[in-house]
Amino acid sequence: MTLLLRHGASLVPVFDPNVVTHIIISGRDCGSGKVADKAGYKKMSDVPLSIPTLTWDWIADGISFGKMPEHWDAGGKYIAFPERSQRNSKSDASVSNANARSTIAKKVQTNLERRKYRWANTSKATVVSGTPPIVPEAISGAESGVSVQCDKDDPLAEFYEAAAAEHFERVSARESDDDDSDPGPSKNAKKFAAQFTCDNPHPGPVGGCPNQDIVDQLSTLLDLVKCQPGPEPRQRAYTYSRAISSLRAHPKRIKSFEDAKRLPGVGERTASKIMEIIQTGGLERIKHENSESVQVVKLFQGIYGVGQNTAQMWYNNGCRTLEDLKTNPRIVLSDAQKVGIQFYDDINDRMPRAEAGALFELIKPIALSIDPALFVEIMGSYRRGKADCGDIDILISRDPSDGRTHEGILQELLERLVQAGIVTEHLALPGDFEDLENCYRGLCRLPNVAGSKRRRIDFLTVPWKNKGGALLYYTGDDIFNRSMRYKASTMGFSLNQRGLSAGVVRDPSRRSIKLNKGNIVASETEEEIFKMLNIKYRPPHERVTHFK
Ligand code: DCT
Ligand code: MG
Repeated sequence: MTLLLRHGASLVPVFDPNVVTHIIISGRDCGSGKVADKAGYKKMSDVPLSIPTLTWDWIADGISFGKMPEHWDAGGKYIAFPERSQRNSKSDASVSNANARSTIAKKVQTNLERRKYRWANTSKATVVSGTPPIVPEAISGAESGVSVQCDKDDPLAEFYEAAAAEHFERVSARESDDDDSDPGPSKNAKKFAAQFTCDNPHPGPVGGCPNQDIVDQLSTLLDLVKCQPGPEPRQRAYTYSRAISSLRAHPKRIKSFEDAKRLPGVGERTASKIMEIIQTGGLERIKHENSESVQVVKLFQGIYGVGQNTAQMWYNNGCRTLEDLKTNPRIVLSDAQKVGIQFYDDINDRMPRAEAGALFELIKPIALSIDPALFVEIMGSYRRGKADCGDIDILISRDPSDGRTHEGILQELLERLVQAGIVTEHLALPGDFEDLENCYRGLCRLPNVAGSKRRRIDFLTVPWKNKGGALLYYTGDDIFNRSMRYKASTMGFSLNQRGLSAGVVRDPSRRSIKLNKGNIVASETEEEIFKMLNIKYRPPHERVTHFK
C-alpha cells in the first residue's frame, strides 16, 4: 500500500466503480470469487471490465522499470484472471461500466427517495442525490475521540486524527522531540492537567504571536504537503503541525538555530527551515512543493465533499480544472459536488461576522415561530467571537419538561427557510428527520440583497439531555476540543458531542478504540463538563487557539 500510494494511487475503503480505476491482487490464494465478493458483486463477470484486475507484479515491475504508472503495461502477463482479458474489448468495457454506474445511481436514488418521503414535494431548493446522508452515526465519529469531520475518503483518517490529538497534547506538554512515550492514563493525571491547552485561558502568547511570520510560512508549506498522497507527506505534515503548534505557543521571538531546536517537536531540518524564514523572509521549499499536481489537488479539495483521495484520483484521470471535471466522461460527480463546483468561489470565501449574524437574526425568529420554546443558538467561530466565519453552525434543542420535543422541527424549519429564499441548496439531508439528533448541511444567502453570496450552513439538533456536550463541541475551536477530549481520556473519561462518559474501556494497544462505551456523567450544561474535568469554566471567546 505504501508503494501504491507513493506512486500516486489512492486507496478507497469501499469499492465504487465510479471511483476505482484498478483492482490489484496481491495474495496467491485470492480467488476471483473472493475478489468479486469484496467488491460487492456476485461473480467476477459482474465487475466492470473497464476496471482491470492486475497482479502485484504489475506494480513491482512497473516500479523496477522506473516508468510512471500511466506507462505501465496493464496487459498480458499481469492480468490476474485471464478469463476477464478475453472479453476485454473497449466497447464491452464501457457498456459494462455504464451499466454498473446506472445500477449504482439507481441504488443511490432509491435510498434517497426512501429518506426524503414528504420532504421532496415541499422543498423548492435543489435536492442533492448521491451525497451520503448525515445520520447520527455519521456525527458520532467523535465517539472514539476523533474529529467528526475527518476525511471520510480515507480509510485510515480517524486513526491519524486520534494520533494527532494525542501528539498535539504532547507538544503542549513540552515533551522532547525524541520522547515517544505514551502520556496515557497510566501517568499522573494531575501532572498532565496543568499542561493541557484547555486549562490555559490564553493558550497563545498574549498580544499576538511573535513568530507569526514563521507560522505563516510553515502553514503554507503544510497546506501543500497535505495535498500530497502517501504516508511520507503525511508524516511531514505531522512534523510541520507540531512545529507550528510549538511556535504558536512560544512567547518569545525565535532568533537562532538553537532557539528553534529547543522548541518541542522541532528537529534539525525544521529548525533550518525556521532559520531560512528568519534570514530571507521566505522558504524555497514552498516553491519546490507547489507542483502542478499539488495545485490541482488543492483546487479540487476546495469542492464541497471532496477529500484528498478523490481529488488525487481526478488528477490521475487527467483533470486539471473545474471545467475538466464537468466534461471528462470518466468523472461522475455527485449532486453535492456539482453544487460545490457551481458555487466554488462563494463557498471558499469566509463571510464577515456581520453577515453570519444577519443570517442568524433572520433564521432564529422563523424557528421560534414554529415553536417558541425552542433553544436556537449560533455556534462555531461566531460564538467564539471571530471576525469572520467559514460557515454558519446552528444548534437546535428543546426542553422536554412540558412533554414536547423538537421532533420534526428541522424539516419544517428548512421548508420555511427555502420558501423565504434563505436556504438555497441542500448538500446533505438527515437520514430521518424525526430523530432528535440530526445534522443538515446546505447553502444559504441573504435574501433580497443583490449579489449576496452563497454561504455554507449546518443545522444540528440534539436531545436536551445532550445540549451541554453539543454546545461545547460545536463551539470549538477544534484544538480546544481535542485538548478537552484528550484530558478527559487521561482522567478515565470519554468526551464527545453527546457529553462526558465514565467507565469507558479502551483497547490498551489502540486507545482510540473503545471496548465499552460507559455511561454519560455530564452532558446537559457546559459548566458541569468543565467541572468534572477540573477545568475552570472558559467562556467561548477563551476557547480560541487559532490566532490568525
Ligand atoms: N470541530 C472540531 N473538530 C473539527 C472540526 C470541527 O471539534 N475537526 C468543532 C469545533 C467547531 C465546530 O465543530 C464547527 O466546525 P467548523 O464550522 O468547521 O469550525 P469553526 O470553528 O466554526 O470555523 P469556521 O469559521 O471555519 O467555520
Ligand atoms: Mg463554523
